[in-house]
Amino acid sequence: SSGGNDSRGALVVLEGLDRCGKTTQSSSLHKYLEGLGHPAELWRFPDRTTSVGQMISSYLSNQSQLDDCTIHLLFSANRWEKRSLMESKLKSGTTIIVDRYSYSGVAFSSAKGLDFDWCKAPENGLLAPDVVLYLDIPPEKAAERGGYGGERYEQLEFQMKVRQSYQALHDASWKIIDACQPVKDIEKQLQEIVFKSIETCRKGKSLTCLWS
Ligand code: 2DT
Repeated sequence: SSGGNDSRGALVVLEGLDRCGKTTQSSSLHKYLEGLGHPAELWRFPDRTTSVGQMISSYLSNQSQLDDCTIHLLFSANRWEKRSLMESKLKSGTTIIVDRYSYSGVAFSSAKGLDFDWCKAPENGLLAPDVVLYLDIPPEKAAERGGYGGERYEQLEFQMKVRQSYQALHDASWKIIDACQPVKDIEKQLQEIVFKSIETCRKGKSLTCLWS
């Protein structure tokens, strides 16, 4: 398509360590797009509303135990179960802002010591984001921000490993944003990037799959 009624929406992913500001920025982006009158939805992974999502949620809050490989595959399954809906929304012109995606899947599991390529494999074939907004924050700074909650991964040592794993995942779709800037400045930068990405999709950029 070249910008007609059949133009697609953009798949926009926000990634980063816990407490980097992803969730705030995701919802602010969503409001921005709504303000422009552009059809947009705000998603997040894990999606705790599905039955797979409930197993993940109970694991994250330490109410259940699962081995590292099993939980990894559940996180991936949680994305697979939303894949067709994601594709049809995008094709119908809706932009989707996603708070965490496959990169979290690989970064967190490989930080536990699982093989990097093994971690990437189940993500193969999911939709590839048009842009990944990585909110970069030193783990020490993140830890200072109102303290971590009680969830499983919210510990400094572990977050340092996650950051290293994220660094091995960069590709051309990534934009690295300094998450220590004032919230308003970050908002502005993200809005500009997303606006451009939507434009490129509208002009006919094709939808591809991971890990392309
Ligand atoms: P939230 O605090 O953002 O709800 O994330 N995680 C997330 C994984 O280990 N693998 C994944 O595939 C995803 C999407 C990151 C909950 C935690 O779950 C981790 C933090």
